[in-house]
Amino acid sequence: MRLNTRTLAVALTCAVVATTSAFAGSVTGKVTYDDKVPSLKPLRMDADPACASKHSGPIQQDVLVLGEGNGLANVFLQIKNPPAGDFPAPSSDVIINQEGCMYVPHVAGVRVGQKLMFHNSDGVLHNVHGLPEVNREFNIGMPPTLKEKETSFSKPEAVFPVKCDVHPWMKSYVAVMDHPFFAVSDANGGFTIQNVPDGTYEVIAWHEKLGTQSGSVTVSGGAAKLDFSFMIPKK
Ligand SMILES: [Cu+2]
Repeated sequence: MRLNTRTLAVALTCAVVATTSAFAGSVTGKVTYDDKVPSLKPLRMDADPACASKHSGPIQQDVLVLGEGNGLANVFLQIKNPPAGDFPAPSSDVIINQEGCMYVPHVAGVRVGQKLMFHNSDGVLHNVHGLPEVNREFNIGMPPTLKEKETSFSKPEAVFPVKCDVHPWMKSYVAVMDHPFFAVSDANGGFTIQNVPDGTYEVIAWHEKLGTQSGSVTVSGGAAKLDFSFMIPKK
């Protein structure tokens, strides 16, 4: 095909627009909990006085963390039908700290091959016992003097639990992703999945006690809104 100057200019303009808009979008919204709020007993850390001594008041359980406007924290959200492409894992590490005998953050996503670092800022004996089913189970002893230890995963895997066998209340959740289109809801239930190319997507939202939901959203160059509302699952 022969291109004259004008059609070439139009073609170039379109190419530039396509390039700049292709990754300009995002999926953003809020996850709420819209059911009766159960009264959860504060955690008792009496089993290890060293843990109890790190807290001055009642210690809230981290199984149902609510923020402003019933915002639901610690929901793992991911695009189920991600766009095709090569998405190399970032060189930065994902960090989960053992802090006051709790895991912080409580839920995290890590890419295949990316380093997952466990920090121990407690000066207390912990172990980090991961229970994946696709990847290899791991059990990392973390004596008080060991400040950090790393692991990584070779295959993508849905959210799996990580626990401490010394302190039965300690639990966190990790997902291993082969693409970057995921997020964890923040303290007020907000989330943003960044750099999403234009398209229509199914988004899956997972909560450890409240189950899984999905929603559909169309991204067209900007921030596409998608909210989720969780309730106690009916038996
Ligand atoms: Cu522990």
